[in-house]
Amino acid sequence: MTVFEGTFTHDPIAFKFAIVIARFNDLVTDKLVSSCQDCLKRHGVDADPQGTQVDYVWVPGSFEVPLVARQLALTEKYDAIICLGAVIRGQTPHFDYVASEAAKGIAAIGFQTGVPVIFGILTTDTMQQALERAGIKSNHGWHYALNALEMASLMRQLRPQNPR
Ligand code: INI
Repeated sequence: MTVFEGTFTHDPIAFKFAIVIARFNDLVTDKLVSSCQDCLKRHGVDADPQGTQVDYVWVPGSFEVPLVARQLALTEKYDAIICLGAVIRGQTPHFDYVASEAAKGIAAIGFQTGVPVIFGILTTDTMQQALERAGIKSNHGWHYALNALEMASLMRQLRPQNPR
């Protein structure tokens, strides 16, 4: 039997990624995308917006992220799609609708298309908590990029035309 796992040493030039970013709470999402980009670059990916390997797509809010990520997945151009957003609880139930639709939608795209879709939507009670996860303490954007690299590598290995 065989153990399959994604690596971070897979030829990074082989991959194409898309990053879908919600503008809502862009104080937070700008920081997530910067860290994501930094991680990809430091793993050998040409992550400049003018480069060849990463497309950046901005949408109004996290609610719109799944629709656009699905459209990108259907192009079959990408090895993984990273979805970034920040849903911060307010005084109304709006948070619950936006957060749950974003999570359900993003999960469904992976199942429906076979393209790994990374769930990088922060859901927090306060802006302070969101900022702590977007650079003040750690930056989850870095980890979302690592998740994308790992899944891109794993899915390449699991492709039917690539038997070991
Ligand atoms: N979008 C977010 O990304 N984060 C939020 O915290 C948020 N809140 O709280 O309202 C939010 N709302 C906008 C939503 O994503 C849509 O863009 C909007 O409803 C239009 O469809």
